[in-house]
Amino acid sequence: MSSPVRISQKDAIAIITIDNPPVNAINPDVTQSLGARVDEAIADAGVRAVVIIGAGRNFVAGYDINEFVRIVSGEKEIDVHLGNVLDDIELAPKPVVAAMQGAALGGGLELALACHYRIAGPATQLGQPEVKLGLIPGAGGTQRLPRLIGSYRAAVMCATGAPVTAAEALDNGLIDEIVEGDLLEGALRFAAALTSPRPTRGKDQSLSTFILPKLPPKLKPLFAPNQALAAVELANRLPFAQGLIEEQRLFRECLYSNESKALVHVFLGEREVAKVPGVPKVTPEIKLAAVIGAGTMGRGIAMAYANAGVSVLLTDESPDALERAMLAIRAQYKSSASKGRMSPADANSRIERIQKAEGYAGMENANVIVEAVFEDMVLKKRVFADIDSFASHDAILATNTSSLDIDQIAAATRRPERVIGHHFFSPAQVMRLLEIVRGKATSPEVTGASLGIARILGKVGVVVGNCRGFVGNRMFHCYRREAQFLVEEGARPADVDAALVDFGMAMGPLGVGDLAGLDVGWRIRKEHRHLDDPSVRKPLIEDMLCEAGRFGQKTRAGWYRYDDERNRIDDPEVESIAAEAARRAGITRREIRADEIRDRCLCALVNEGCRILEEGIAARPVDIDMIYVTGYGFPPHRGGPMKYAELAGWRRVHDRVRELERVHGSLWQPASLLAKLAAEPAG
Ligand code: 3H9
Repeated sequence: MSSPVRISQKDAIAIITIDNPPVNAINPDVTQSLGARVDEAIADAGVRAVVIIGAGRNFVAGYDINEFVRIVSGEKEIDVHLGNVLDDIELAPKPVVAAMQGAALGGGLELALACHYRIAGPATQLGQPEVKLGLIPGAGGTQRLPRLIGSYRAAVMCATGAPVTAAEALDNGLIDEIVEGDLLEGALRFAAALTSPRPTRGKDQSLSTFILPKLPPKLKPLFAPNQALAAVELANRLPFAQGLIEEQRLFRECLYSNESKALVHVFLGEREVAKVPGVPKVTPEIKLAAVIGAGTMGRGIAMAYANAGVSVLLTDESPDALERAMLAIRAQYKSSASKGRMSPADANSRIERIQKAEGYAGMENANVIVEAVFEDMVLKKRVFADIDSFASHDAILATNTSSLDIDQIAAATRRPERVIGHHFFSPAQVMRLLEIVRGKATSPEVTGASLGIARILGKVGVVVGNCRGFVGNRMFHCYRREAQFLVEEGARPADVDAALVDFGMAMGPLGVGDLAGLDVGWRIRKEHRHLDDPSVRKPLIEDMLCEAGRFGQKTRAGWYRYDDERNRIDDPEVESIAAEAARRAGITRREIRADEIRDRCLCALVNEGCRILEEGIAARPVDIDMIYVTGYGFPPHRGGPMKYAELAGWRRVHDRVRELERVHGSLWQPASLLAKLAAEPAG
């Protein structure tokens, strides 16, 4: 096997190249061969200076994240050798230059910090993103960085994980030069002018006057950012060698934390969901997208494509609705430009990319056609029959339905194998999730191309099967059901939402309902009422809110009241409605604690998630987790509902579900997969 680190020489300069595709991540092999090459260069009397560079687009994207999974599972030990190699570089008697391009992140930046000089290409991103994995820099970053750029800046980088650009790095002393043009040539020129190594980290700092940044509210409750601050603070209190020992201690505490296990799962999971067994990797050529239906979703989908540089034709049955949509799109882009989120020129080119179509004119050239009309099967079937009559033979025919049967829609065409669900989440130009729903006839190639489209749009595409609500909404239904029951049983809406926001959800389930509008679900429930099983408890309260004209934010009243600025106000009327709902359901209301609220809502998610896995609607737990993290505001540091259950302990979740079943009946029957997982020995 070839070594991941090679050495060559030009004039009297040794070039050590780290070549470990795809991103030159460090692992024990890289550490070992880097150490050997550094020793060689130091021992070679013909070498005056050393350049360390990465092969390909990146310098080094950090330590190999997969290794952390192996270490935490007990399969491997922590690579303690890396610290020694970095010390050897720092103490080398010849100048060592890090020449960086692309990503110089995590362990990659720590390697550069041990070098005597650092230079970078103009587009280099330099950062300590470990906190995004629930970690802190573990190879000296928290000790070397403050000594180089000052405690405050170092603490910001280590505790927020935000990278700096090459220009910022030059400004704050992190790098010595920006190299325009060929990086290796620049590095050789830079190294040739050096005569001696330079002490990399100055003196240990004096300790009384340093300020650390305050963590932003979102990071405050998290473990790793606080550990990062503590480590940087220690750099000011302790001599370097002792600081390194403390950094290791803090790093290891992070490594074994549930926060890190969850965040590493999310990093790897976002990439894993794109690899679906039996589905080929396809990179489709999407020059033109057609969007049918110019309501909120259709507009957002058109903007998502335009943002990715794809031309779009947008149409609607109603010329007025189409005109309104075009105006709204224009206004949104102009507003983004005025807020400085994009340049006016960029906003204009995005606006120009979206053209309105008369009827379906021009759509025969589209590579993908997305239907986003009302949720009405008869209408959708008619639209798909139309699409079938004009679409090119290799176009992808996508429906944005959030609940209807893909197979029935596909049956309206003569090519069901090309029909697939592209379930975008509102606002479609912002939300990262694309639920890709395969029908029974959908071809693997169309599924692969849909994953390719998600990549083009910068979204996380997750492939799921066809059932009512698919994965995300089917589970969300159970979660919101419990939230409503809890209010009927005595909790205040604000308590329900607060318990879940405290857990880390972006919004509480009732606040989400008010935002989305309560009337849509109410109409659907009324239509399907004849199918209800009278022996199964159903929430009554949301129907009662709607009967009182409380449709959510749009009517300024729903679970809460809203003022003109849409600030939420608790409303005693909701209490009376809840009391009446309890009376009708024969329930005696009681005090309900936050932990019960959290357990019931989350266990409902997990139990339904297990059923979805049993039925094969989701192929893997990670698919469910990425749907929830990227589309439903589930906190990444909890890993998604299934990872959360795994970390909490399947047995504990199962026992709680059994308890709930005893009190609340058959809705809480544990899924057989949950029972099976609970019976397995804890890993
Ligand atoms: C650390 O360094 C700890 C230290 O303090 C030392 C402790 C002792 N490891 O994102 P992409 C893979 S913690 C393993 O799709 P892009 C990735 O999974 C680490 N694999 O491409 C994917 O694999 P696949 C701190 C990694 O161009 C492929 O590379 N560093 C790693 O959009 C392409 O990735 C970070 O947190 C890794 N470190 O973005 C940086 N990085 O093809 C994390 C990437 O099989 N990485 N892969 O799906 C990134 O931010 C982005 O990947 C990067 C490239 C910007 C580098």
